[in-house]
Parts: sequence; C-alpha cells; structure tokens
Amino acid sequence: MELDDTYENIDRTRGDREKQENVMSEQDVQSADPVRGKCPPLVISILLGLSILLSVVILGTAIILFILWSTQLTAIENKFQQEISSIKRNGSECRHCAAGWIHFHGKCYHFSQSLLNWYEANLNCFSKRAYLIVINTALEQKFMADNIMRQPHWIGLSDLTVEGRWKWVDGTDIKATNKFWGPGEPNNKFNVGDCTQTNSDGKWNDVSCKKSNRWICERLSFPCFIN
Ligand SMILES: [Ca+2]
Ligand SMILES: [Ca+2]
Repeated sequence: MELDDTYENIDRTRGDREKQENVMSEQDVQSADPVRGKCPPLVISILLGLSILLSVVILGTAIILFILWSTQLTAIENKFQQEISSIKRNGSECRHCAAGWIHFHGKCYHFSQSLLNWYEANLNCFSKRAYLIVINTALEQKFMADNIMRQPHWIGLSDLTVEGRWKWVDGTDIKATNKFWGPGEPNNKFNVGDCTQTNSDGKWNDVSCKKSNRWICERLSFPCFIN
C-alpha cells in the first residue's frame, strides 16, 4: 500500500508540473505575439491610421502623375495642331513650309540670320527636324546662290572622317551630285578645311569647321491639305 501511495504521489506531482509548464508556455506565446494576445485599441488605431495615410499618399501621387502626363500630352497635341494649321490652305495660297522657310521644288529651306560654327549649325538643323542643305542639282545650287545675299553660309558637306573624302550629311553619294567648288577649291588651306561654306557667289569653299557662318537648313515640304 505504501508503495502504491508513493507512485500515486509521483504521478500527481508529474501531472501538476506538466500543467504548470503548459500554462507558462501559453503565457510566453501570448507575450511574444501581441496580436494573438490582447492587442491594445491604440495600436489598432495607429495601424489603421497609417494604412489610410499610405493609401492617400499613393492615390495623390497617382493623380499628380496623371495630371502631369495629360498636360504634356495636351501641349504636344497643341503644337502638332499649330504645325498642321500653318501648312493648311491660307486663303487661296497653299503653304508647303512653316513661317521662316522658303519652298523650292518640294523642299523647305531656312536661311539663318545668326552665326554658328559648322557643328552647331548641323545640330541646329537637326533640332528643326532638318539637315544642312544638300545640293543635289544645278537648280538647287542656283536657288541657294540667289538667296544667300552674298554672305558665306554653311552647307552639309564635310570631309571630317577622312581627308579628301567629302560626304553629304544625309548620306547622299557625292559621286551622284554635281560639284560647285570655287576656283582652286577644295584646297584644305592651313590643313583645316574640313567643312564647306559658300563664297559670296554661292561657289563652295572648304574652311575650318570652327569658323562662324550663317547656315542653310533643308527639309521635305508638306503636301497641301484640301479644306
Ligand atoms: Ca537638296
Ligand atoms: Ca578652301
């Protein structure tokens, strides 16, 4: 009997210890996980507030980006409409070129009033969606010479990559075009004559690309729209 009582006491003691351990581990879990345990209303309110704030910020950013995008789109559209308007029929006169450009045989030409070096002039024409004039025919040469007011102007011909190998800026084969070099030109004077300007009579002359000159841009003309 005494031995049985002893085993019973041991079992009871073990059972009590296991219950105590289970209670302790439950307490540990609750203290480590505030959400599972008691979550104070203040924390919930802060989390909710932060969520709403974040949503407002994201929505606001999206709205601002949309407004910026539509403003930019409207500006592009307006510019396009202005350009279209400028080439539409104006009374009875059909305008192939924008203001400041002269129409000749399906092309538009802009004769600058200011001065730039050849590189800058080349870029200036690119910015106008054009290129430095490429003289394809004797007619175009005459048109150019008639409009330069006896002032030197840059044209789109250079031998910057290989000395003596002249190239048109639009890739036109130099062998396929007439040449209108002035007397004794090109002479690569002072070993710097890599870019071509016109003389006062329109004949070509190779000079330093760093020289400041007027320039001529050329681009395709627009077809006339029928209203
Ligand atoms: Ca041309
Ligand atoms: Ca020269």
